[in-house]
Amino acid sequence: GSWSPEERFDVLIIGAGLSGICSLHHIRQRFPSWKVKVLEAGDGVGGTWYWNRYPGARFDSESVSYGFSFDKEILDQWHWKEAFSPQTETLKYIEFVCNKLDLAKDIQFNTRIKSATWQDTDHTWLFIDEKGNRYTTRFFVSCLGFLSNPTLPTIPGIDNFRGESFHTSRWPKNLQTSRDLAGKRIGVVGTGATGIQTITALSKDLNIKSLHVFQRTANWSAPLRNTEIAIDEMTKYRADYQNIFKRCAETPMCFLHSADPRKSSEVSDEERLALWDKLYLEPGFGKWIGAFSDTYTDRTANKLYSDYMAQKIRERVHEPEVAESLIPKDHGFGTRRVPLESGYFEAFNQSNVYLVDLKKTPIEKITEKGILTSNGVEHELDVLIFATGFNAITGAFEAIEWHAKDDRPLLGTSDTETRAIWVDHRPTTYLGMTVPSMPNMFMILGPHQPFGNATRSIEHAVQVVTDLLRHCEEKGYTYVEPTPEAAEAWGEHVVECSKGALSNEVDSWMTGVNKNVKGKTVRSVARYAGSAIDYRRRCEECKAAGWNGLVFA
Ligand code: NA7
Repeated sequence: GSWSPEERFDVLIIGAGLSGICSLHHIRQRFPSWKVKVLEAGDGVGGTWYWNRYPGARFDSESVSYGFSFDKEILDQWHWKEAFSPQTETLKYIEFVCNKLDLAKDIQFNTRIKSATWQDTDHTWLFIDEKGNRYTTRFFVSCLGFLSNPTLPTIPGIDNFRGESFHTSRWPKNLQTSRDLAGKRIGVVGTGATGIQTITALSKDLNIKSLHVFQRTANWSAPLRNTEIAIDEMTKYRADYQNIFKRCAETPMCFLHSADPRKSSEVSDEERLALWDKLYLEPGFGKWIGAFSDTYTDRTANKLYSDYMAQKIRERVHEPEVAESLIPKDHGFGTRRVPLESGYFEAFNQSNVYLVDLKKTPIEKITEKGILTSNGVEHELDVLIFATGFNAITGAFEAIEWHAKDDRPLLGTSDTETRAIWVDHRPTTYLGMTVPSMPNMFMILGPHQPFGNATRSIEHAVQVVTDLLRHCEEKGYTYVEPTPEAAEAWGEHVVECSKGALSNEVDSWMTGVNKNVKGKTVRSVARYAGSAIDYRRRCEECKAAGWNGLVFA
């Protein structure tokens, strides 16, 4: 609407999820005279929590450990209603934060950036949105999210389906209620964290006619054990917030859980079982992260724990053949991100829920009526849901056409675009925040950053980026870029950190594999798998050494 053909900014922030709103608040606070704006594709704030409105969407980290820690008033006033907040509440929380901090006035919605061009003559970036509006900025902060670019499967016939079909992160408004879904024959493709939440929620909907689950790779999953948070309980949490955030800062993934320091091999069978039983009965990620310290590096230790978890599945699923299909055979427990569930396995005991094991009967094609599998069965459906995940980490950048320094593209595949900065989705970064040939660009939750409890990582990254901006302002620098040497050394460190982890031997979005995306068939290291404590220390050291590894002008 009212935007001039080329508005000039000091900082542009792309994306109004948790990263974007945290960046906006802190940059505005530290640089009150600067012109700062967030550009957001959606028509509301929230990012992940704005887009992912599928039934059952919630987080698996404790609500009280997930909120922003920097504003006492927000902490004092917000009441988390459940131990693990559902999407609807989390979105309300984010809107509450935006109101409290008066952020909306500096966020421009319905603005999808199409291209970004580095202009070396005056050290600015030029952005052009889908409508052709132009924006120039001295600095920009990428808050694009690491699971924000949804991917659909490349199954033949996908466009032929006559019913409704959609990706879980684009859930249609007309199918929100139980009444909308009444009598429907529903199919879900994909059994990651999203699929498991969606399937469980749909199975509990007594109105639906049937639910077919199309499972390619069985996923380990274990109980979430969510509960409501009563008012007096919330009061206790509030009084304890300092300790909660301190504890998060002391654990490798910033959750309220950390590994049991003992090794599986050091303890007796009874002691082992005692810890496992305790973890299984507790709420949250403890059963993944709190296991014995060698569980995800030692094959024997991992096998023991996997066998324990497999037994739990057998106890919960009535049909032995279905249980065996639901037990992963190709990867050990916890070597992928463990989705937490609230009755997932019991869903398969219902007479209207069917597991289609694609290892036994692969999908041949999608037809007008549903899905045809290799045994000649056409599974007829009214609604076909793709819980097929995201072009993760580097993928969010793919939606924008980049002209970096010397007109280099950011992303490209080795067969066509060898000048790309990131070839075949292999990122080069320095500290996961800056990229060679991408001057004046800073990333929040970008590649090579620790993810874990996302909000904790976001707050830290925003702190580092604002410190770096302060340094530029104080010295009058208009240009900052990491040296190729620093980026190479950082890349080596990131690879080093992930060595020895069993998760490296497994395909998942965490190891950079998504068979639905060109150039993502080979594993790569795109996330910082080391400890967040170590990561923060390295950022500190860089700053203390006068921001070594970066060149300024
Ligand atoms: P994920 O974890 O990447 O899961 C995607 C699922 O979709 C997974 O089960 C895939 O099977 C399946 N998939 C993808 N393509 C196909 C095709 N073509 N046919 C059958 N099945 C397919 O994404 P989520 O959204 O669940 O979770 C992402 C993260 O969000 C999660 O880890 C949390 O951190 C929050 P595959 O395993 O590849 O055989």
